[in-house]
Amino acid sequence: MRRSVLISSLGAATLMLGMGALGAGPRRFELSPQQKPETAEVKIDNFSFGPAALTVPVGATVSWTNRDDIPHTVVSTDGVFKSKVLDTDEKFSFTFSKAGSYPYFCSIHPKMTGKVIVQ
Ligand SMILES: [Cu+2]
Repeated sequence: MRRSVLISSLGAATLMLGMGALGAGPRRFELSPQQKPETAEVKIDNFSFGPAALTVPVGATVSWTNRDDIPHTVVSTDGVFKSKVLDTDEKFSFTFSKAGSYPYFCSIHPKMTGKVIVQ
């Protein structure tokens, strides 16, 4: 009689512990992938954009840096963006929020062309 009471109370305790462990277990959080801002660099050097064609995801920021010892500009063919005249080591950035193809050129040297593809 005594023994069976002991066993059953132990059983109940074990059951409660088990339930407690389930309820108080570490919570599982659904980790969403970190939306880190995408960036890309285009170097302007020796009268050319490098890389001349660049593919980035929607929302990416592209920075152009003039590494040439001559001023250049970065001007979208479709008027989407336009930098001021960039002297040596000056930088221009633009964030692409829409997918598409963005050809651009240097307004001082129109033979300098490049393209950003946003997808
Ligand atoms: Cu130029």
